[in-house]
Amino acid sequence: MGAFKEPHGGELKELYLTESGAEQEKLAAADYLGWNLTDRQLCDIELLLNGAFSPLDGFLTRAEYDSVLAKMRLPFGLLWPIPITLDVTREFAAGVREGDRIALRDPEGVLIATMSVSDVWEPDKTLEARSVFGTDDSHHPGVHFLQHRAGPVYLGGKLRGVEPPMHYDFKILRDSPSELRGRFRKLGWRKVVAFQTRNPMHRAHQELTLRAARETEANLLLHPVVGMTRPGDIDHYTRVRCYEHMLKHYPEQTTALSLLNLAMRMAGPKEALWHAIIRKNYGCTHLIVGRDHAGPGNAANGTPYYEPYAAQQMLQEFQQELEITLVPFKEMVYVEQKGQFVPEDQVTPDMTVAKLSGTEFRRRLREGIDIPEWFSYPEIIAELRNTHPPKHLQGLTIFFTGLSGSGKSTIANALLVKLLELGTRRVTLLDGDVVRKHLSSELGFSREHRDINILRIGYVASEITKYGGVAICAPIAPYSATRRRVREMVEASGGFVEIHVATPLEVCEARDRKGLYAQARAGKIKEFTGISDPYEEPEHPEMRIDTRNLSPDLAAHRILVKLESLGYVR
Ligand code: PPS
Repeated sequence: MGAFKEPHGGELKELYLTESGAEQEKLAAADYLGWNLTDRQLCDIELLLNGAFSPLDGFLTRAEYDSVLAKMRLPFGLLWPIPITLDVTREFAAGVREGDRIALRDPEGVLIATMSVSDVWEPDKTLEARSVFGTDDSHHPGVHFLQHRAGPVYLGGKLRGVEPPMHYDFKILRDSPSELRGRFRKLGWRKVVAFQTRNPMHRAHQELTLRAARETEANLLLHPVVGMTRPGDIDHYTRVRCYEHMLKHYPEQTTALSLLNLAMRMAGPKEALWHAIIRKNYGCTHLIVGRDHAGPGNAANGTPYYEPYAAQQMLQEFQQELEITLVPFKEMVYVEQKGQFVPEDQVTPDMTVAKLSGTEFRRRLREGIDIPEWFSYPEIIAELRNTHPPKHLQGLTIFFTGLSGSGKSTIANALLVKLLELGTRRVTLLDGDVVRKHLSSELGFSREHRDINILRIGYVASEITKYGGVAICAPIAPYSATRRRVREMVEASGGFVEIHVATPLEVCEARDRKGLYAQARAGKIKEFTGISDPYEEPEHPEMRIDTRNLSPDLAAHRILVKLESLGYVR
């Protein structure tokens, strides 16, 4: 093994201007059209500017994008698997000409970089999804983001970095590639094996990483992702405190911890290649890839999007070209006789094996059940229990959706009263009509306005949930993509239970309690849900209720029983 490995493409592309250059750029940028970077773009731009995405020198141009999608390579032939694009709205794009400079700012307006726009185009997102994710199924979180969150127009061009995006947390643990390379050099670490993770680490991970370091005779870098991971993952604050505890359990001077502000795409095999390139840029020589690396979870029909070892195979194929070595790992299991974890393919029939899957671990955490000593360290369990109390102490959003007149509000009210009677929960009802009066009085019923309305409800519900309360919401919420965004928002901080009040349209119309259906039929109310506007039925709600043969009281009772069985109410 030679001295320090070169970055991908041979040169670390740090895109920051000098101090005086940045000052001049700030002045000039006052006249540029400004774009407020989204959370995803803030992650991407940080890694573009600090060289983690070398050799990229900006957001992909159209030619680069086409080439990455078609060949997984940049136009001059270098491997690059994931398109890094600047997506914007049509309104913003309409004001930009090729050749213009634009100002890229953080949400507070701080200028992060400027970009010389060389390309403006509308991508074919289905094509992109199929190329990057191998599917255009919007159940896949990466595809969903691409189709429903990312803007419709891409801008490409070179960046000039003015200021790194600001972080107030764990500053000391955040490194650029040159900082980490400098640290390795100082410590004399010539071989470094990186461990990528988006989950808390337990003893099995420790054993796996120690073995990897031993086998490769390398030092170990714990390189967890703290940017954007899979919706529903444990928040990075909790995880980083866990990693800090874990670090103390490694032999001294062998292991380092550094945080990577990456926005993951959950693209499985292609993402594994991308992770390898990034780690190479950070000065690592090896990357551990385990089972289901960067996996997006299963499709709706229960089948996985990628084979569990597809990521390993992909990296196997390209490791020589990339000049970073794959360290493949099988799943680790605990062998009682040895009091130790071993890879599952090394288990012999005489061994007694103990296993605790991630799902089972999370269930025990949720329900406050004992977690065995062999599985993790007490400080790590305590950290997780502290931020993830059992379900009956966690916040919750109960989200009703259904047609006007389906009975949502009545059942929601009945449920509210039953929960108040129990007295163990603090409850708020965000009813459709009430929200429209207090939060959304200026909004109408176009798709855009309905979405704004639902996202406002989702935001308030997620805040209530975050602080341990129960938010009951009862809007029509006709669009599944918007409901899903609300779910993602809420699940970041607590439970989400979707209840489809599936009373058929004919019944709602026959009841017509507010006389609105008659007016809608007569054309006096436009865009009326079910009549002249769509209602997309939820495919997988936690519960479906048809009020034809069920009184509101009984419906609310059933929901309460369901909440008990899910562990949210005791
Ligand atoms: S949405 O789509 O979720 O934003 O709708 P929501 O905020 O729940 O508001 C629905 C209530 O507004 C009344 N209303 C209409 N509903 C549907 N379509 C149109 N065009 C419309 N115009 C007014 C209606 O009374 C709904 O109340 P509920 O309680 O659902 O019957």
